[in-house]
Amino acid sequence: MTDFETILLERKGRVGVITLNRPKALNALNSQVLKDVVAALDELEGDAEVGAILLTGSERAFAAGADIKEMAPQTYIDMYGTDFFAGWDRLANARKPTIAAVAGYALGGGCEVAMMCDILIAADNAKFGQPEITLGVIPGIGGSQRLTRAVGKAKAMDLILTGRNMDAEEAERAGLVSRIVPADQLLDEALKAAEKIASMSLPVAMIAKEAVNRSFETTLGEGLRFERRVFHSLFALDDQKEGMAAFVEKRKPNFTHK
Ligand code: CO8
Repeated sequence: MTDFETILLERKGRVGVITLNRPKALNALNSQVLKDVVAALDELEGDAEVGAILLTGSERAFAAGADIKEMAPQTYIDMYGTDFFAGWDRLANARKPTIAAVAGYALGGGCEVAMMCDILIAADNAKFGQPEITLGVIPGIGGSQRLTRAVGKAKAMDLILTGRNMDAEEAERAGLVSRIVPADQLLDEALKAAEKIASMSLPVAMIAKEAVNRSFETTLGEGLRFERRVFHSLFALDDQKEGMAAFVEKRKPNFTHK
């Protein structure tokens, strides 16, 4: 695995683990973090032995937002000209399943990056928020859209207009996170979930993710049609034959990811 300046990249079994690693800045997301995460995602998505990707930070902070010190002096044309932070779309568009394991602060861009992942698992000390309004801006990498879809207009407006944080309990009640675990078990639990996903047929997991994500982009009728078409297509895979044969023969499937 390649060494990076602002992240750690490891492989644990079939799981690729990206750990944001700028502890002095509470993992604030600057251009180098973006570059490193994109390169790591390219590496993990290109590795046939990786079946799921886990993104995490430290116990104190998943990420306390975009790097305010990097952004502060920028002009409109700097931001527009470089399409600032558009590169994070790479994470939202990852084809393999992704899990964000969030402890501590996930604020601003940190919350937005976590929401780009397919599953969000929170430590009991996690704090989510979109405090951009307190800095004279608004969320810029999906907060106004993904948070609203995840928690509904009432809570999204409350968070985005007041800039307040919500704790893990509130985030789970609101539907932003799928489960809460004790902070000292976060990595183990998230890894277990990632390993479980990575033990499935990779193409099937990728297609399942694509089908769920399609529901955010289309009408119910078109979404159902998409689901049915891809469901039928799965019968071209060896793994469908193996999965169903294993059930009938009362044994564990041995998926070959084909
Ligand atoms: N950017 C840069 N540095 C940061 C950031 C940040 N977002 N957050 C924390 N740091 C730094 C601090 O400056 C401090 O550094 P130093 O020791 O050199 O002063 C260090 O991290 C530790 O932070 P604190 O001393 O503040 O730690 P506390 O425990 O007192 O507070 C908080 C923790 C509450 C998380 C506090 O640091 C904080 O409020 N941080 C900023 C949170 C925030 O406003 N985030 C949103 C940023 S804007 C954004 O994310 C926009 C995303 C969209 C961009 C896309 C554009 C297209």
